[in-house]
Amino acid sequence: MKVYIDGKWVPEKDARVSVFDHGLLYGDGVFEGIRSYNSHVFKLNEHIDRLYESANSIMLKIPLSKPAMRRAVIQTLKINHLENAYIRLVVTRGKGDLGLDPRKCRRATTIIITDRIKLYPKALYENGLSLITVPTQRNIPEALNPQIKSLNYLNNILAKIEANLAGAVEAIMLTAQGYVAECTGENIFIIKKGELYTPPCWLGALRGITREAIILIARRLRIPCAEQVLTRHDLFNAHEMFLTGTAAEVVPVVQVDGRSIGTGRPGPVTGLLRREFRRMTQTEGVPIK
Ligand code: PXG
Repeated sequence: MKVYIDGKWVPEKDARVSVFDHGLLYGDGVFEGIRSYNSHVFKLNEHIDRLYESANSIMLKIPLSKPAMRRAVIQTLKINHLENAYIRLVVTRGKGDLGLDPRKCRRATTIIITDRIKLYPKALYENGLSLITVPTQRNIPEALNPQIKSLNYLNNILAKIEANLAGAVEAIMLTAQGYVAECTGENIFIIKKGELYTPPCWLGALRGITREAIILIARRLRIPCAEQVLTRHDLFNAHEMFLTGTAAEVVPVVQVDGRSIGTGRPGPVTGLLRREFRRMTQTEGVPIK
């Protein structure tokens, strides 16, 4: 598999960055995870827009224009003959010195890695997930806003470790005030009396592109949907629950902190939204021509 680095496609074994890159030294950079389905890149423009917004927020200048970035993603998929792929776009502050000062980094490093998609086990979708809430709180937006998809993912990794130790596949992260924020790599939705609720992003969650797609699908299906501050109490009393993310798509949740959600089985509204989302992935997207 060839990897794009700063304008060149190189074999995986030659795909290297400097030990002085501030992406490595400080997690100073931004990234995106994107998927292609049947030679169509799903929500490519939305992912690129979010990448540039994350970069802008940390005053990182991406050396490529958006159209050039889109072309680079598509070219990488073509070179690697990938139809159904996972695409990782990474832009770091670039090579600097050992100090923090980003002004020492003259040029950002741009990386595009592609791989065959590794699907989640079918059983997770059929049986639903059992999750736990974890002690590590989601970063407070006033310190490092979770709306920035930065290379600094330790907050999420700490939560993932806590889930792993407890034998859960994912962690529900709460805000410093104890409200539901999101999972380590997915957004969270609940269904109550046929209505859909998800936490507002300002509370401390990434504006997930799958989240936005689900909100759009709900609107089209005339399922009422609102952003709402949620507590663990709301989770325990939900009729259905599911997570959304590029890798997982839409995955049902049946248990939180040892308590069954709704019937304890994946719910019908979740099933409907999951089918509609999968239809969207098969019918939309930027073609890899
Ligand atoms: N919240 C967080 C914190 C995320 O990192 C999502 C929500 C879902 O967003 P999208 O746009 O994908 O609907 C993410 C993104 C992986 C992986 O390989 C997934 C993400 C990040 C890093 C790795 O599973 N999810």
